[in-house]
Amino acid sequence: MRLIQIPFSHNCVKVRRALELKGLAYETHDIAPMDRSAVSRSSGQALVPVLEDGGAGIADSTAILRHLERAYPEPSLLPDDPALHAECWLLEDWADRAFMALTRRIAYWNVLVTPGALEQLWFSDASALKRFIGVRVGKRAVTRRFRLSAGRNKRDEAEAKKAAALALERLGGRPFLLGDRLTVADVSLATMAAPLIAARDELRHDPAIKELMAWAGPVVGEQTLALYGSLAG
Ligand SMILES: N[C@@H](CCC(=O)N[C@@H](CS)C(=O)NCC(=O)O)C(=O)O
Repeated sequence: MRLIQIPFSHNCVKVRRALELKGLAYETHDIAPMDRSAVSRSSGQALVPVLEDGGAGIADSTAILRHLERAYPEPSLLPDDPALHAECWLLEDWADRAFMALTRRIAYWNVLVTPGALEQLWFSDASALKRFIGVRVGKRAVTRRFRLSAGRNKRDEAEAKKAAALALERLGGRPFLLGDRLTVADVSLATMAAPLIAARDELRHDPAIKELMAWAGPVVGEQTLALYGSLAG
C-alpha cells in the first residue's frame, strides 16, 4: 500500500492515523504542495491524500477510510453495535464539514503572518534561492486559493470556538464520540481540529479550543502535535 501525501496535511494525518490504528503496513510518497503531477497520474484529480492499494489510486480521506474498513475490517474503527455504524459515518462527515476547511484557513493565516513559518512548512529542505522564490509565490497562491484575509480569519476564529464547543458537548466528557472505543468519527474530529494547535495564541487559549485540543492530542499523536505546534510562532 502506498499513501501519496503532504505530511502536514490534516486529511493525510487522518488517513495515516487510520492505517496505524489498523496496524497496516504502508509506504509514503511525499509530494511538494505546488507539484500535483504524481497525484493526478495516480487518481485523475489533484488533492491529497491518495491511497494506492492494488488498483487505481483512491482519493478523498473518507473514501479511503471506507475502503480500509471494507478491505481490512479488523481491528474495526466502527462501533461494535452495527446499528451505530451509520451514526458513526455521519459524525465522521460532520467533523470534516465543520472543521476541515475552517482549521486549514486558520492555520495557514497564522503561518502567513508568522515570519519564517511558511519557509519551515514548505521549504525546509530547499536551497536558499528556491526558498526565496517559493515563499513569495506560495504566499500568493495560498492566499488566493483559500481566500485568506484578516476579516475572514476573524470570522473563522469565532466559528472555530462554536464548532469546538459543539464537539465538546457531543463528547460530554467521554473519551469517544460513540460507544466505548475509538472510531473513524474520533479520528476525523481529532485530525480535522488539530491544525488549531497552530492558531494564534488568543484562539489557542480559548477554553473550548484548549479542551478540544487536549482531547485530540492522544488521537492525532505526538508527532503531529509537535509539527503543528512548531508552526504556532
Ligand atoms: N475531501 C478531501 C479533501 C482533500 C484536500 O482538500 N486536500 C488538501 C490537503 S489537506 C489539498 O490537496 N489541497 C490542495 C488545494 O485545495 O489546492 C479529503 O477528505 O481528502
